[in-house]
Amino acid sequence: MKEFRLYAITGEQFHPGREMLEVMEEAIKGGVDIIQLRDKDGSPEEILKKAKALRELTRKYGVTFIVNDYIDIALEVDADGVHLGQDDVSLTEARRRLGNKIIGISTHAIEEALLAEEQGADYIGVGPVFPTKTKVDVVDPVTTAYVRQVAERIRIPFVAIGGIKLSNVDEVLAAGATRICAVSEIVGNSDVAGTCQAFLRKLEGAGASHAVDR
Ligand code: 3NM
Repeated sequence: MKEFRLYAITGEQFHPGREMLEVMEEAIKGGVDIIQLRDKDGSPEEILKKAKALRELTRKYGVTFIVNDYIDIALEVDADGVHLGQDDVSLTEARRRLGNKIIGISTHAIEEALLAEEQGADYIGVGPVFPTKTKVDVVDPVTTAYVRQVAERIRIPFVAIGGIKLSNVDEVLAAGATRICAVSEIVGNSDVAGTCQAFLRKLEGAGASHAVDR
């Protein structure tokens, strides 16, 4: 998959009164490399509509587009891939349906990370590093200790997630993360692009590279 550093996920509850597309376009202008449509409440029809619009937007800017949970929708809109949780369909089944599209998997412990790597995930999520209210059913914070473990033992790309803010991202980078994902800190900010730029400056300061395809 194309290399990435800053990953933004939709979170419409954090920007009441603002259009999701407008917020995500600002994030792209601020420098995010990859966007995920995550909508736990909408009907499949509503999510399909949003996925089509985000596909168009991300294609215009050359940004990677991932759909959370819905393999059918990802295929229908020709997204670049899907992101799945531990309780979703198996990676083998997802791979069968998605061919060489990107598959990302949320992991919360090193055993899950090793298994996802072995089964051919393209990247893994590593979190929640800090407490978060954005994901309701998630495990207790894994802390930067888990980030450190993954940085040492996992070879596929990994992205740290969960409660990451400009104020604590330095700790995550110090633990070995070179890719960061945030929801509320990005889309809930009055200056979305500025927040992304500030994250990127932190990533660059920590020496995260922006290489091309692996
Ligand atoms: N996945 P915020 S934590 C979508 O640990 C998601 O797998 C997580 O939102 C995981 O940046 C999370 O607002 C929510 O804390 C991240």
